Amino acid sequence: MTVFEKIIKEHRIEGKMIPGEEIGIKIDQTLTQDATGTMAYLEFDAMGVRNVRTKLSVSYVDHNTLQTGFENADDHRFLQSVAEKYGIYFSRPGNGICHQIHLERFAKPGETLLGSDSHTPNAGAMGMIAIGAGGLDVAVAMAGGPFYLFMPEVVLVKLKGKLKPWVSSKDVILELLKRLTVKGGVGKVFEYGGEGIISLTVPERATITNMGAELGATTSIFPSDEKTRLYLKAQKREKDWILLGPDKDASYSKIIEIDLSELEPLIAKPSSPDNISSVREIAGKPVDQVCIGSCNNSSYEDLMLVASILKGKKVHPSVSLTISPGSRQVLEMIARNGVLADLIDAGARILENACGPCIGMGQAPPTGGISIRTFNRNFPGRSGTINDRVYLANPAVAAASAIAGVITDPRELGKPSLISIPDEYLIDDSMMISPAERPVEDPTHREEVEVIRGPNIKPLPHRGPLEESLSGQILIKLGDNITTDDIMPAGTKILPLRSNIPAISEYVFERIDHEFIKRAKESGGGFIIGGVNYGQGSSREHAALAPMYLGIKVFFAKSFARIHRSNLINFGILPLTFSNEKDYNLIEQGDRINLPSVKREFSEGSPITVQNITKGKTLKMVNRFTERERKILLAGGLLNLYR
Ligand code: MIC
Ligand code: SF4
Repeated sequence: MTVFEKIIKEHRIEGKMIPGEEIGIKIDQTLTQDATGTMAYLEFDAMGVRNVRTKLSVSYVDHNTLQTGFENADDHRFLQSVAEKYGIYFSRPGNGICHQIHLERFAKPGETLLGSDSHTPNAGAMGMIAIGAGGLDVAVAMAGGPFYLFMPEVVLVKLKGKLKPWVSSKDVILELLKRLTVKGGVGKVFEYGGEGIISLTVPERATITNMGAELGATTSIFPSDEKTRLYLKAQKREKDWILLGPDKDASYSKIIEIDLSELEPLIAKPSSPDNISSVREIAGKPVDQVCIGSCNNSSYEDLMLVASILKGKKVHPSVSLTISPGSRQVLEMIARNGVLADLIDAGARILENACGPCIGMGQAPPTGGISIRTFNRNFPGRSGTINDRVYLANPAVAAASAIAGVITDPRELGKPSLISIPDEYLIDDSMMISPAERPVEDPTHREEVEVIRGPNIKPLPHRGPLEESLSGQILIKLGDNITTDDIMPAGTKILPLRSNIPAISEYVFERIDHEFIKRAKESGGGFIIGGVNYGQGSSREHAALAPMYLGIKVFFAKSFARIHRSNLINFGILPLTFSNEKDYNLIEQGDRINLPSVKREFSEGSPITVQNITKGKTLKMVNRFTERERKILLAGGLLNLYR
């Protein structure tokens, strides 16, 4: 068996371990962050469970920390009170980015983690199955229920050799994105192996598994080996270590070989993580902004490397350089060893150790300006600037470009300084409020804890059972690879509304089509058409909930991204795929359509009839759902079923 299969076998509750079959697995750990967490806990609260039933659940605050109004602060207080009530760890704002902290303090080889954030596979670097999901799936896992997924194929990424100086693990995942594209990982798990893995540290591995999300993969995983033990030891958690590798005769659906020694610094050009070229090819382009940070590249080792490049130099006068450390551990360590002073001396703008610019919370680049970021996503407009030109690269490329003022291949800098891996990280968990520290282990105390809801925290909308028939207008027709950032943008204006569906729904498709909301409201709902991989990217349930609030009950697409499809189903919205991709051309925006027997056909499992009244054509949509999904959809969503 592969590492992935070994962990699945230990956690399987339902279903067969055959690729494509639905399986239910036991979840050991969950994580939420504030931007998806408020919904997840409102959902958990609605389930009427008295406390979490996982081994460990953590609520992080890292996305909405700007606090331009009362909304974010109210959310934080709500999350803290929920954590206290239900026995959840609470990572206070200021502690850092969920994935970085989870790796440092909680990730455990052999266990399962479900997180309401698409980059949860970051923890796959630790030899655990770590999967991103919608908040409702995480809420169910917190309540002790299984997590359902389609058993993925396991692909082996066989690494050999060693990275050359200035080439980093970021280039490994960029190379895979170049080869496979943003939909190349759909239905797959990427398991890393081969003799090359031993040269990669756990934080380096995490950069790879984290950005596996951009391949559309279910998750990515490394074995747990000596490097894992050393990392856990340095985090004073050696007791969490187990040796976990694949069997000698493990079989994989496919093997992809990467010779680390042949890689060079790569860069993802605007505006998709798979639009890759070598840094060398585009070197010399003027740079306006450089942002170092995000859960992808903000570890202690990353910032030490950046500092070694910046030390004694000055940031180019036309560049604004920002640095957001991944966690309080990272920030405090570089503060204590003096490296923070080198960064400040070079002219870096030190930002809070949070998601910050990665989710458009400040640092929107100037008009037409080039921004080089060490992040994982450069979807159009995500930075906060329309028509932005965001490039993704490794921290050395970012730092070298910040000094030169142009895109720079760090190999021009000569020999890199040696960055030593700490034998011991600085451990201080005082910003992580543990359930055990409070008297809440006493259930009577817990019952007394009042969940504090600010005025921006609105009740969850939900829809009634599936109607017999549906009709309406096609409100918008979109192309391939539409992201959840396109559907429900984030950023300083919209992110504070994550706990208020009526308010946030005013911004659906804001960046793509200003008139969408008007049309949706005038026609009291309707239908949406997407191309391939509709809903890729973030796990935000708002991309399902807000359109539902506007009256959209069915989505048509050539295919749906995994997390978004589950989110739609969880809220009783039908994700229907075309039986023939060419049928996509038979419906246009503005057409009036009719689904005359949707409920009957859906219940029977027969193809769903769609009549295009405007064009006088009829087509049949695929009706492929598991029995479990069918029940949820007929009930109008998972919460209705629970109730
Ligand atoms: C992202 O990177 O897009 C986010 C913001 O972390 C999202 C979660 C969210 O939308 O709140 C994700 O990756 O799931
Ligand atoms: Fe935060 Fe960016 Fe990581 Fe998402 S990708 S969790 S926004 S740092």
